[in-house]
Amino acid sequence: MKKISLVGVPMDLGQTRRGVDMGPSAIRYAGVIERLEHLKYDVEDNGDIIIGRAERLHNPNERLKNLKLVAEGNEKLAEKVDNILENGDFPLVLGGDHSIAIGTLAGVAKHYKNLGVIWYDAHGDLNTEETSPSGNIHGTPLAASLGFGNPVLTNLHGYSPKIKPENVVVIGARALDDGEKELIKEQGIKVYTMHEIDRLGMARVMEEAIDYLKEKTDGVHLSLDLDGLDPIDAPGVGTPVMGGISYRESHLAMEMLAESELITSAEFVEVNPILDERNRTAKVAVALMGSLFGEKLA
Ligand code: Z70
Ligand code: MN
Ligand code: MN
Ligand code: MN
Repeated sequence: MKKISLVGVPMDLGQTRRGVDMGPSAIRYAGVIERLEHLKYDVEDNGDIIIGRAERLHNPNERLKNLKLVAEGNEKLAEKVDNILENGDFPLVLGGDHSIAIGTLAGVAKHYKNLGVIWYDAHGDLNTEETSPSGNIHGTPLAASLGFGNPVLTNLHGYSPKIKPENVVVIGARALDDGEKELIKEQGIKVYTMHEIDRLGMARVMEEAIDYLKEKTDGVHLSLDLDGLDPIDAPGVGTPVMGGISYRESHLAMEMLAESELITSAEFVEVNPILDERNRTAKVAVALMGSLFGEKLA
């Protein structure tokens, strides 16, 4: 069995609500290492990537907030993830806001010709510097990884693009901006919104997503934003959106991914313990990691 190599990324500069930098700490406190060791995995904790601090948060002359510090943190993360894969281990990244997916994917995609990505999120994170309504980089990482956006982000770790549009599946979307909808159409990105999840059921959605990626990819990265879940089940997130994926549907999704044996790297992001109810969202994240790594109910 592969070693799971854990990296924390205390990043909160990709959005404007403080506290998500404590996500890695909250997830460790919720028992991630014990949970995975109980499943007989060898788990290494690499500690946290060091994220710079802005003297003054956000220069109003910049369109993308905290661009330099976000890019610097992501470059360090990319290097770390790259090394974990070079060692033959499974990278498990704990966020941190979703801007860290730029670094994770930069490190991962170097190792695969056709990396698949499952983007489990209420949002598309498909904005560019031009289309972003907020200037928050956590709304841009999927676009950046596809090669769209500010070159400082798209060229991270020295190459672009990291992934191809036909190898991406978005699951759980229910808050897409106009510019994101356009990019989805233009690039033919596969998206299962809440409409399809309601209509087809999570089992069918996951069967289709797995079939879609199985033949054409040589590895699949899971990028799971806890706000993909309904805020009733995962309240500790910066941008809660009503009408989300349930805790049970999410377990089913993770169990089906475990059965598929497709996933080769993963990240769990946007856990904000300051906004949470007694660390519930971090506990949900750890429970979902259990299912993703093969935990059985009986
Ligand atoms: C919006 C933006 C976003 C996460 C919010 C929101 C993006 N589309 N991503 N929360 N994780 O500002 O670009
Ligand atoms: Mn390297
Ligand atoms: Mn996101
Ligand atoms: Mn989101």
